[in-house]
Amino acid sequence: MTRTIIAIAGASASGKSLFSQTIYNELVNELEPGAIAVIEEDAYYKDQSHLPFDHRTQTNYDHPEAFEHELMCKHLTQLRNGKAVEVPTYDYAQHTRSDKTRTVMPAQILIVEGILLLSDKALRKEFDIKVFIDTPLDICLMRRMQRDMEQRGRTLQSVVEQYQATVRPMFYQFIEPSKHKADLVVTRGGMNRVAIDIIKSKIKYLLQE
Ligand code: UZR
Ligand code: MG
Repeated sequence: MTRTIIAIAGASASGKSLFSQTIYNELVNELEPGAIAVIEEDAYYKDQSHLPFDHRTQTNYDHPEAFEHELMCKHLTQLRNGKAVEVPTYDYAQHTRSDKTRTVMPAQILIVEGILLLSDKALRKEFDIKVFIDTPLDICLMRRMQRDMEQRGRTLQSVVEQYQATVRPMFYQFIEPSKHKADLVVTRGGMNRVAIDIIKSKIKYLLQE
């Protein structure tokens, strides 16, 4: 059986999760059970439980070093070889891995989404289709303020400080240059209907082959 791994990359709050979840939700009931699965790069943020909380807030979460990409690579290889994996889960309020894991079965179509997927050479090799969500950074910032305050327990001041200290500079250093590694660039964000439909058609086509 051929398995296809699709990467969805782009800036923080560019709409990667929305784009991936929309494709997943619209297809999951149409396809055979277990044909499609989604994994988030965020789940592979390094475990920081050995550090005091004040130190954890200082980590540069927008740098490739913040992630355990080796583990992610290993999991993708295992999934491609038909083996289930235990994906870590991450707690944004505590800034560390939680003790739960999530079992992901080896689906025929695997969507992987995250900010730095295309900046890592080893990871890039795992992907059959590489998509970059190209949303203007001011739109990302507005979405991020709303999301991080509502869903990730942050204050406005902390969002602004993080944005200036790491989110913006790391975007220009690592994320923006990785756009050129993508096969497809999706403009505007996670609600680009034509782009969603094109990826959905491609997935259905792959499953018929
Ligand atoms: P997405 N992030 C945190 O703020 N705290 C953490 O403990 C872990 C991650 C943020 C991270 C990055 N950055 O921009 C964002 N900062 O999560 C990536 N600063 O998540 O792609 O869903 O926006
Ligand atoms: Mg997300």
